[in-house]
Amino acid sequence: MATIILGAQWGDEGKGKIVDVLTDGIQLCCRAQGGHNAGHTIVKNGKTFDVHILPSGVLTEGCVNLIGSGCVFYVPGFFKEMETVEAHGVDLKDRVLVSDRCHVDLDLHGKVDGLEEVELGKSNIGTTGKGIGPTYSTKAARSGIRVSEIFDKKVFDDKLRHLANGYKKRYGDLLQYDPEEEIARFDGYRERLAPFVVDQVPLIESAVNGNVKMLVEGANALMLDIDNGTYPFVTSSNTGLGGIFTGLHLNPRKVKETIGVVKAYTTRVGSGPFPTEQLNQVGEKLQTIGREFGVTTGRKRRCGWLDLVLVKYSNAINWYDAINLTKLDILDDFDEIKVAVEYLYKGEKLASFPADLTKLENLEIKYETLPGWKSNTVGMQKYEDLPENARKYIEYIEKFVGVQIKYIGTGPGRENMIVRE
Ligand code: 2SA
Ligand code: GDP
Ligand code: MG
Repeated sequence: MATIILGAQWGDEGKGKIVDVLTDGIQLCCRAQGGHNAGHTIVKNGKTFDVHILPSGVLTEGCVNLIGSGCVFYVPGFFKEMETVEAHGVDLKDRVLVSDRCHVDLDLHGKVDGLEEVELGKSNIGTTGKGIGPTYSTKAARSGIRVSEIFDKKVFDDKLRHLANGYKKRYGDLLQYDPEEEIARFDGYRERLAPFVVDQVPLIESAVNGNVKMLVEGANALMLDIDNGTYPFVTSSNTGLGGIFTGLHLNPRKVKETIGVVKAYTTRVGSGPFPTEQLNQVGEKLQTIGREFGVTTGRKRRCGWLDLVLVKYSNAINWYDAINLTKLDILDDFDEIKVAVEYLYKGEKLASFPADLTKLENLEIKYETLPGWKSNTVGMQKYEDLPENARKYIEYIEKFVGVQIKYIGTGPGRENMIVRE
């Protein structure tokens, strides 16, 4: 049986933490999409770990971790992350696997990512610069290189030169890239990489048939989904429920639970619409108390009130069985807390989160104001111990979205969590 964890907003909701909490007893932890653009923070025994391409189950003893076929895979980043985690005394031997169907994110793709952003100028996406968009683009254009092809030197070298030639025609000297240098680097990776590479299909098939306990970690989040997010200000994979099935080919009848991770307010890193953004003291306060900085790039995250129109939309796509509300403790010091409950465009109420950017940029937002609780909830583990207004806040969200809030985060540590049965 599999539990699926998905980000419900624009990412950084705290997926890494819940994955870590729930991996006790889990035999296989998988990533299905995205690449090393993701940044998942896990605080364990007072130590902070940031993982980017490695699944967050790496810190759980005995748990095998799979980077699934739908991911894009940057080899040097993978080695570096493995080294960092191992340097903390974590034994990763035989515990990390990479699907041979993943597409290879090359340094070439990273360069192109940067050039595309420059070309977009003021309307850039605000990508992480990790080559994610270009790698998924070459995949869709059928000129990409898969992990299995790394091991056929001639195929790999020819394809890489072909790709580089294409981009050279497009960008000329701006590209500043020598394919032979990257080819030489891969000559050095081949042998070291080989033991990690697997054919994922029989692996997942036997895991599903053998009732292996699986946990699937979504990267990025629904509003960054290439089809359902705020296009074009999105990442280049399907970050919603659909991406889990293309990236991992799970049996949908063997999904135990899909958990949506919702931050108690909203953040976004990168450009694009953000209806409840607070470009004022409220936003600054959330950013400071919440320590809202990108885990991969260190960028300041934009902050605003919780948007329930968005969370409801997210649930309509991902069908959450339960919600993990995170960072409740960050709201401890607010006199009042607002939540967006309705969008109006040209005076008319919208039925749902709209596709159209023009609408999104010209919305009138109706907020509900709830009283704050002005007391410390950090580290609380029992629902009854929460101040009454915090419980009212949680129950308001639950009722609005129509999904049970089963887990409540009250701090970054794995023990700072309320679990409601
Ligand atoms: P990309 O690099 O092509 O995937 O960027 C496209 C958009 O997707 C956003 N994006 C993210 N948003 C939140 N968190 C992400 N991971 C890091 C983190 C981000 C960081 O955990 O903090 O460190 O800046 C992530 N990855 C991609 C990105 O901002 C673009 O809007
Ligand atoms: P992810 O990308 O969804 O895994 O989230 P990130 O790791 O990028 O960002 C979430 C941040 O919030 C991390 O620094 C976590 O340590 C922290 N965090 C997670 N849950 C909580 C919580 O309930 N309270 C507090 N204060 N911090 C939390
Ligand atoms: Mg993150």
